[in-house]
Amino acid sequence: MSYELILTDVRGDGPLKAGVITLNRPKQLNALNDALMDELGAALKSFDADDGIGCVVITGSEKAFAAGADIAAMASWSYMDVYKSDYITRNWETLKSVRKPVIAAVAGYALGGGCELAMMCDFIIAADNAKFGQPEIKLGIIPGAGGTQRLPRAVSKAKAMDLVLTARMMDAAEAERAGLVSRVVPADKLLDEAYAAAESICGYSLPSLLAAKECVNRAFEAPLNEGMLFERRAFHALFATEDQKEGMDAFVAKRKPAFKQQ
Ligand code: CO8
Repeated sequence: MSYELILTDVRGDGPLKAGVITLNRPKQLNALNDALMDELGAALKSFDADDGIGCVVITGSEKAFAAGADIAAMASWSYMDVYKSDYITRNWETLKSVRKPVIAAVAGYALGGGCELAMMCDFIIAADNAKFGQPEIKLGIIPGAGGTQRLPRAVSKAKAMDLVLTARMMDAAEAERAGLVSRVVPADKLLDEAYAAAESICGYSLPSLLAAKECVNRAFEAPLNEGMLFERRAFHALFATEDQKEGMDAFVAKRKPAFKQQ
Protein backbone atom coordinates (compact mmCIF):
# COMPACT_ATOMS: atom_id res chain seq x y z
CA MET A 1 0.00 0.00 0.00
CA SER A 2 1.29 3.48 -0.73
CA TYR A 3 0.97 6.24 1.86
CA GLU A 4 0.88 10.03 1.58
CA LEU A 5 1.20 11.18 5.18
CA ILE A 6 3.59 8.60 6.59
CA LEU A 7 6.78 6.92 5.35
CA THR A 8 7.48 3.26 6.02
CA ASP A 9 10.74 1.37 5.99
CA VAL A 10 12.11 -1.97 7.13
CA ARG A 11 15.48 -2.09 8.91
CA GLY A 12 17.84 -4.75 10.19
CA ASP A 13 19.87 -7.71 9.00
CA GLY A 14 18.49 -10.53 11.13
CA PRO A 15 15.64 -12.91 10.40
CA LEU A 16 13.29 -10.51 12.24
CA LYS A 17 13.42 -6.90 11.16
CA ALA A 18 12.09 -3.61 12.49
CA GLY A 19 9.22 -1.85 10.74
CA VAL A 20 9.72 1.92 10.85
CA ILE A 21 6.87 4.40 10.49
CA THR A 22 7.73 8.09 10.10
CA LEU A 23 4.88 10.59 10.53
CA ASN A 24 5.27 12.91 7.59
CA ARG A 25 3.19 16.10 7.57
CA PRO A 26 6.14 18.40 8.26
CA LYS A 27 4.42 21.71 7.42
CA GLN A 28 1.76 21.04 10.06
CA LEU A 29 4.29 19.66 12.57
CA ASN A 30 2.77 16.21 12.00
CA ALA A 31 -0.68 17.28 13.20
CA LEU A 32 -2.68 14.09 13.36
CA ASN A 33 -5.64 14.27 11.02
CA ASP A 34 -8.01 11.43 10.19
CA ALA A 35 -6.20 10.49 6.98
CA LEU A 36 -2.85 10.23 8.77
CA MET A 37 -4.33 8.13 11.55
CA ASP A 38 -5.95 5.82 8.96
CA GLU A 39 -2.57 5.37 7.26
CA LEU A 40 -0.80 4.83 10.57
CA GLY A 41 -3.36 2.18 11.51
CA ALA A 42 -2.98 0.42 8.16
CA ALA A 43 0.83 0.40 8.41
CA LEU A 44 0.70 -0.89 12.00
CA LYS A 45 -1.68 -3.69 11.06
CA SER A 46 0.47 -4.63 8.12
CA PHE A 47 3.70 -4.80 10.19
CA ASP A 48 1.90 -6.67 12.98
CA ALA A 49 0.71 -9.31 10.50
CA ASP A 50 4.12 -9.67 8.82
CA ASP A 51 6.05 -12.72 10.08
CA GLY A 52 9.35 -11.06 9.17
CA ILE A 53 8.77 -8.08 11.49
CA GLY A 54 9.66 -8.31 15.18
CA CYS A 55 9.19 -4.76 16.35
CA VAL A 56 7.89 -1.37 15.17
CA VAL A 57 9.43 2.09 15.60
CA ILE A 58 7.20 5.18 15.25
CA THR A 59 8.94 8.49 14.82
CA GLY A 60 8.36 12.01 13.49
CA SER A 61 10.65 14.84 12.43
CA GLU A 62 13.44 16.60 14.30
CA LYS A 63 11.02 19.44 15.14
CA ALA A 64 7.91 17.46 15.97
CA PHE A 65 6.93 13.91 16.76
CA ALA A 66 3.39 15.30 16.48
CA ALA A 67 1.99 18.64 17.65
CA GLY A 68 -1.37 17.06 18.40
CA ALA A 69 -4.61 16.33 16.65
CA ASP A 70 -5.28 18.60 13.69
CA ILE A 71 -6.87 21.68 15.24
CA ALA A 72 -7.87 23.23 11.90
CA ALA A 73 -9.69 20.04 10.94
CA MET A 74 -11.46 19.80 14.32
CA ALA A 75 -12.41 23.46 14.64
CA SER A 76 -15.85 23.23 13.01
CA TRP A 77 -16.89 19.81 14.28
CA SER A 78 -20.05 19.35 16.29
CA TYR A 79 -20.79 16.85 19.03
CA MET A 80 -22.68 14.69 16.52
CA ASP A 81 -19.76 14.76 14.07
CA VAL A 82 -17.39 13.29 16.63
CA TYR A 83 -19.88 11.03 18.38
CA LYS A 84 -21.43 9.41 15.30
CA SER A 85 -18.12 8.85 13.52
CA ASP A 86 -16.69 7.28 16.69
CA TYR A 87 -13.88 9.76 16.43
CA ILE A 88 -10.63 8.62 18.10
CA THR A 89 -11.83 5.09 18.93
CA ARG A 90 -12.18 4.24 15.25
CA ASN A 91 -8.61 4.82 14.13
CA TRP A 92 -6.54 5.94 17.12
CA GLU A 93 -6.97 2.73 19.02
CA THR A 94 -5.46 0.50 16.31
CA LEU A 95 -2.12 1.11 18.02
CA LYS A 96 -3.45 -0.45 21.21
CA SER A 97 -4.20 -3.70 19.40
CA VAL A 98 -0.68 -4.21 18.03
CA ARG A 99 0.84 -7.31 19.64
CA LYS A 100 4.47 -6.70 18.71
CA PRO A 101 6.62 -4.22 20.65
CA VAL A 102 6.25 -0.61 19.49
CA ILE A 103 8.89 2.02 20.31
CA ALA A 104 8.18 5.75 20.05
CA ALA A 105 11.29 7.71 19.03
CA VAL A 106 10.35 11.27 19.96
CA ALA A 107 12.14 14.46 18.95
CA GLY A 108 10.67 17.94 19.28
CA TYR A 109 7.02 18.46 20.16
CA ALA A 110 4.83 15.62 21.39
CA LEU A 111 1.75 17.58 22.35
CA GLY A 112 -1.89 16.68 22.90
CA GLY A 113 -2.69 13.74 20.65
CA GLY A 114 1.04 13.52 19.86
CA CYS A 115 1.87 12.89 23.51
CA GLU A 116 -1.05 10.45 23.71
CA LEU A 117 0.19 8.60 20.64
CA ALA A 118 3.67 8.31 22.16
CA MET A 119 2.16 7.03 25.43
CA MET A 120 0.24 4.32 23.52
CA CYS A 121 3.59 2.92 22.39
CA ASP A 122 5.36 0.42 24.64
CA PHE A 123 8.17 2.77 25.53
CA ILE A 124 9.45 6.16 24.55
CA ILE A 125 13.04 7.04 23.66
CA ALA A 126 13.32 10.82 23.69
CA ALA A 127 15.74 13.17 22.00
CA ASP A 128 17.13 15.83 24.32
CA ASN A 129 15.03 18.44 22.47
CA ALA A 130 11.74 16.59 23.08
CA LYS A 131 8.87 18.46 24.71
CA PHE A 132 5.80 16.71 26.07
CA GLY A 133 2.50 18.28 26.99
CA GLN A 134 -1.27 18.07 27.04
CA PRO A 135 -2.20 21.66 26.11
CA GLU A 136 -5.83 20.89 25.09
CA ILE A 137 -7.14 23.06 27.93
CA LYS A 138 -5.95 26.11 25.96
CA LEU A 139 -8.40 25.11 23.20
CA GLY A 140 -11.40 24.71 25.49
CA ILE A 141 -11.23 20.91 25.40
CA ILE A 142 -9.44 18.14 27.30
CA PRO A 143 -7.23 15.25 26.14
CA GLY A 144 -9.35 12.68 24.30
CA ALA A 145 -7.01 9.82 23.41
CA GLY A 146 -5.94 8.78 26.89
CA GLY A 147 -4.00 11.78 28.18
CA THR A 148 -5.96 12.04 31.40
CA GLN A 149 -5.62 8.28 31.97
CA ARG A 150 -2.18 7.21 30.76
CA LEU A 151 -0.30 10.30 31.93
CA PRO A 152 -1.14 9.89 35.65
CA ARG A 153 -0.21 6.22 35.41
CA ALA A 154 3.14 7.18 33.84
CA VAL A 155 4.13 10.28 35.82
CA SER A 156 1.95 10.48 38.97
CA LYS A 157 -1.26 12.39 39.59
CA ALA A 158 0.55 15.56 40.66
CA LYS A 159 2.54 15.98 37.48
CA ALA A 160 -0.34 14.87 35.23
CA MET A 161 -2.66 17.44 36.86
CA ASP A 162 0.04 20.09 36.48
CA LEU A 163 0.47 19.37 32.76
CA VAL A 164 -3.23 18.92 31.94
CA LEU A 165 -4.46 21.94 33.92
CA THR A 166 -1.69 24.45 33.15
CA ALA A 167 -0.85 23.25 29.61
CA ARG A 168 2.85 23.70 30.32
CA MET A 169 5.35 21.58 28.42
CA MET A 170 7.75 19.15 30.08
CA ASP A 171 11.24 18.83 28.61
CA ALA A 172 12.99 15.52 27.99
CA ALA A 173 14.99 15.58 31.24
CA GLU A 174 11.86 16.16 33.32
CA ALA A 175 10.00 13.50 31.34
CA GLU A 176 12.75 11.00 32.08
CA ARG A 177 12.81 11.90 35.81
CA ALA A 178 9.04 11.53 35.91
CA GLY A 179 9.12 8.11 34.25
CA LEU A 180 7.37 9.02 31.00
CA VAL A 181 10.37 8.17 28.83
CA SER A 182 12.75 5.27 29.20
CA ARG A 183 15.88 7.14 28.05
CA VAL A 184 17.00 10.50 26.71
CA VAL A 185 19.64 10.67 23.99
CA PRO A 186 21.26 13.46 21.97
CA ALA A 187 18.89 14.50 19.18
CA ASP A 188 21.30 13.46 16.44
CA LYS A 189 21.52 9.95 17.93
CA LEU A 190 17.78 9.40 18.39
CA LEU A 191 17.16 7.13 15.43
CA ASP A 192 20.39 5.18 15.94
CA GLU A 193 19.35 4.49 19.56
CA ALA A 194 15.82 3.54 18.56
CA TYR A 195 17.05 1.24 15.79
CA ALA A 196 19.59 -0.34 18.16
CA ALA A 197 16.82 -1.00 20.69
CA ALA A 198 14.64 -2.42 17.91
CA GLU A 199 17.51 -4.61 16.73
CA SER A 200 17.99 -6.06 20.23
CA ILE A 201 14.29 -6.80 20.43
CA CYS A 202 14.27 -8.38 16.97
CA GLY A 203 17.08 -10.71 18.09
CA TYR A 204 14.85 -12.40 20.66
CA SER A 205 12.06 -14.95 20.37
CA LEU A 206 8.83 -13.38 19.14
CA PRO A 207 6.58 -15.65 21.26
CA SER A 208 8.37 -14.47 24.41
CA LEU A 209 8.25 -10.83 23.26
CA LEU A 210 4.48 -11.07 22.70
CA ALA A 211 4.02 -12.68 26.11
CA ALA A 212 6.24 -10.13 27.86
CA LYS A 213 4.33 -7.20 26.34
CA GLU A 214 0.99 -8.76 27.19
CA CYS A 215 2.04 -9.38 30.79
CA VAL A 216 3.47 -5.90 31.43
CA ASN A 217 0.30 -4.34 29.98
CA ARG A 218 -1.76 -6.58 32.26
CA ALA A 219 -0.19 -4.80 35.24
CA PHE A 220 -2.25 -1.73 34.32
CA GLU A 221 -5.54 -3.61 34.03
CA ALA A 222 -5.54 -6.24 36.77
CA PRO A 223 -5.12 -6.40 40.55
CA LEU A 224 -1.68 -7.69 41.61
CA ASN A 225 -2.76 -11.28 42.30
CA GLU A 226 -4.57 -11.55 38.97
CA GLY A 227 -1.62 -10.03 37.16
CA MET A 228 0.77 -12.44 38.90
CA LEU A 229 -1.41 -15.39 37.89
CA PHE A 230 -1.54 -14.10 34.31
CA GLU A 231 2.24 -13.80 34.27
CA ARG A 232 2.72 -17.26 35.78
CA ARG A 233 0.49 -18.87 33.12
CA ALA A 234 2.38 -17.11 30.34
CA PHE A 235 5.72 -18.07 31.94
CA HIS A 236 4.63 -21.73 32.12
CA ALA A 237 3.34 -21.62 28.54
CA LEU A 238 6.71 -20.48 27.17
CA PHE A 239 8.17 -23.83 28.27
CA ALA A 240 6.11 -25.30 25.42
CA THR A 241 8.10 -23.31 22.86
CA GLU A 242 11.11 -24.50 20.90
CA ASP A 243 12.71 -21.14 21.58
CA GLN A 244 12.81 -21.74 25.34
CA LYS A 245 14.82 -24.92 24.67
CA GLU A 246 17.04 -23.10 22.20
CA GLY A 247 17.60 -20.08 24.47
CA MET A 248 18.56 -22.18 27.48
CA ASP A 249 20.60 -24.75 25.49
CA ALA A 250 22.52 -21.91 23.86
CA PHE A 251 23.28 -20.31 27.23
CA VAL A 252 24.54 -23.61 28.67
CA ALA A 253 26.62 -24.30 25.54
CA LYS A 254 27.96 -20.69 25.61
CA ARG A 255 26.78 -19.99 22.06
CA LYS A 256 24.40 -17.47 20.48
CA PRO A 257 20.81 -18.73 20.31
CA ALA A 258 19.22 -19.25 16.91
CA PHE A 259 15.57 -18.65 17.72
CA LYS A 260 13.01 -20.32 15.48
CA GLN A 261 10.21 -17.95 16.47
CA GLN A 262 8.07 -20.82 17.68
N1 CO8 B 1 -3.06 21.17 14.33
C1 CO8 B 1 -3.00 21.79 13.13
N2 CO8 B 1 -1.97 22.53 12.70
C2 CO8 B 1 -0.93 22.66 13.56
C3 CO8 B 1 -0.92 22.05 14.83
C4 CO8 B 1 -2.04 21.27 15.20
N3 CO8 B 1 -2.11 20.62 16.36
N4 CO8 B 1 0.24 22.39 15.44
C5 CO8 B 1 0.92 23.17 14.59
N5 CO8 B 1 0.23 23.34 13.45
C6 CO8 B 1 0.61 24.11 12.27
C7 CO8 B 1 0.48 25.61 12.53
O1 CO8 B 1 -0.83 26.05 12.34
C8 CO8 B 1 1.44 26.16 11.50
O2 CO8 B 1 0.81 26.15 10.24
P1 CO8 B 1 1.01 27.43 9.24
O3 CO8 B 1 2.48 27.43 8.92
O4 CO8 B 1 0.14 27.08 8.08
O5 CO8 B 1 0.61 28.63 10.00
C9 CO8 B 1 2.55 25.09 11.44
O6 CO8 B 1 1.98 23.91 11.99
C10 CO8 B 1 3.75 25.48 12.27
O7 CO8 B 1 3.30 25.78 13.58
P2 CO8 B 1 3.72 27.13 14.36
O8 CO8 B 1 3.95 28.23 13.38
O9 CO8 B 1 2.73 27.36 15.44
O10 CO8 B 1 5.14 26.65 14.93
P3 CO8 B 1 5.84 27.16 16.27
O11 CO8 B 1 7.21 26.58 16.22
O12 CO8 B 1 5.71 28.63 16.41
O13 CO8 B 1 5.01 26.51 17.49
C11 CO8 B 1 3.87 24.69 18.62
C12 CO8 B 1 5.01 25.11 17.64
C13 CO8 B 1 4.20 25.22 20.01
C14 CO8 B 1 3.84 23.19 18.64
C15 CO8 B 1 2.54 25.29 18.14
O14 CO8 B 1 2.37 24.98 16.76
C16 CO8 B 1 1.35 24.78 18.87
O15 CO8 B 1 1.07 25.22 19.98
N6 CO8 B 1 0.58 23.83 18.26
C17 CO8 B 1 -0.62 23.32 18.82
C18 CO8 B 1 -0.35 22.36 19.94
C19 CO8 B 1 -1.65 21.85 20.52
O16 CO8 B 1 -2.46 22.60 21.04
N7 CO8 B 1 -1.86 20.51 20.48
C20 CO8 B 1 -3.06 19.91 20.96
C21 CO8 B 1 -4.06 19.77 19.86
S1 CO8 B 1 -5.62 19.16 20.42
C22 CO8 B 1 -5.39 17.51 20.59
O17 CO8 B 1 -4.35 16.97 20.31
C23 CO8 B 1 -6.56 16.76 21.08
C24 CO8 B 1 -6.24 15.27 21.11
C25 CO8 B 1 -7.51 14.56 21.32
C26 CO8 B 1 -7.37 13.10 20.92
C27 CO8 B 1 -7.18 12.93 19.51
C28 CO8 B 1 -8.42 13.25 18.81
C29 CO8 B 1 -8.15 13.46 17.36
